[in-house]
Amino acid sequence: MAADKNSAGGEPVLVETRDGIVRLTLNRPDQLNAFNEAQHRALRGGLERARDDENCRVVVLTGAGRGFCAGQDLSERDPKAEGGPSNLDDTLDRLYNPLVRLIRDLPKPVIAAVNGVAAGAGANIALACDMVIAARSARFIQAFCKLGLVPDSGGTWTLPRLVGQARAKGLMLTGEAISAEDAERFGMIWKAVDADDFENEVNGLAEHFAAAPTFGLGLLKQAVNESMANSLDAQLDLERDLQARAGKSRDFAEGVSAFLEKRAPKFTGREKG
Ligand code: T3D
Repeated sequence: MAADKNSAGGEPVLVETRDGIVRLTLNRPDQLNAFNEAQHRALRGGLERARDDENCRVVVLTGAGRGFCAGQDLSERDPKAEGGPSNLDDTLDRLYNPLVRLIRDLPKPVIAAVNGVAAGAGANIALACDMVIAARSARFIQAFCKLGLVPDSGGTWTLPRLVGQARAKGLMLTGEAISAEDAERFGMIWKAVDADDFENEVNGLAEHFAAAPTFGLGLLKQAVNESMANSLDAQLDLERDLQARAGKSRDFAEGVSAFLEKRAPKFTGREKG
C-alpha cells in the first residue's frame, strides 16, 4: 500500500488488533478523514481481514483527530481538474457500495465510534454499522444536498428506517447538522456519551462482544438485516434456518452447559470445533 502523504503516521487507516478486537482508525485528520482512494482501499482491506480472521470477534471503526469522517475528499472532485467531472456511478460501484455491503455482511458486530463530525458518506457509513456510539460533541450531517448530490452509502435506505421519512427527508433536504444527543433521541444511534467517557464506553462494548457468542451474533445481525425486506412469513422461515445453525454451534452448547453448571461461559465465537 502506498503511503498517503496526508495521513498522520503515513497510513490512511490505522489497524490495531487486541484480544479479539480489531480497531480501524481513519487517519487523514487534516481532512477530517475524508475518503480518498487510498483510504478506501485501506479500509476495505482492514474490514476484509477482520471478516476472514476467526480470532477477530468485533470491529471498531473510528477517526483520528477531531473528526470521524467528512465523506468524499472533495479535492478529488475539482471540476477544473484534468478529465473534467468524475463519473460518480463508477466511484459508488467501485468504492462506496462495496464498503457498505462489507460492513452490513460482516458476520460479527461492527461498532462505529463517532469521535467527531460525520458528514456525507462519513455519516452514512457510520449508520451502516451495527451500533453507533458518538461523543456528545459529534455531529451528523447529510451534506450531499449542499453540493447538489443525492445521499449515498445507503443513507436513503438506512436513515428513513431509523428515524422515519419525515425526519430523514428533513435532514437530507436541509443538510442541517444533528447533534449526537438529538441523534440518540431520534433513535438514529445507540448512545451519545460525554467526551471523558467515550473511550471507556467504546472499549467496554468492544470487550463485551469479544467475549460474547459472536457466531450467534453474526446470525442475529443477518436476521435483522434481512427483516427490512422480508414478510413475516419469510422472516419466520429465516429465523428457523438460522436457529438451526445457531443450535448446533459450539457457543450454544457452551452457553447451556455453563448455565446448568452455574459457571461463567467461555465462548469462542466459532460454529464448530
Ligand atoms: O464523489 C463521489 O464519489 C460520490 C460520493 C460522495 C459522498 C460524499 O460524501 S459527498 C459529501 C462530501 N462531504 C462534504 O460535503 C462535507 C464537507 N465538509 C464540511 O462541510 C465541513 O468541513 C464539516 C461540516 C464536515 C466540518 O466543518 P468544520 O468547520 O468543523 O471544519 P473545516 O474547517 O470545514 O474542515 C477542516 C479541514 O478539513 C479543512 O481543511 P483546511 O482548510 O484546514 O486545510 C477542510 O477543507 C478539510 N475538509 C473537510 N471536509 C473535507 C475536507 N477536505 C476535503 N474533503 C472534504 N470532504
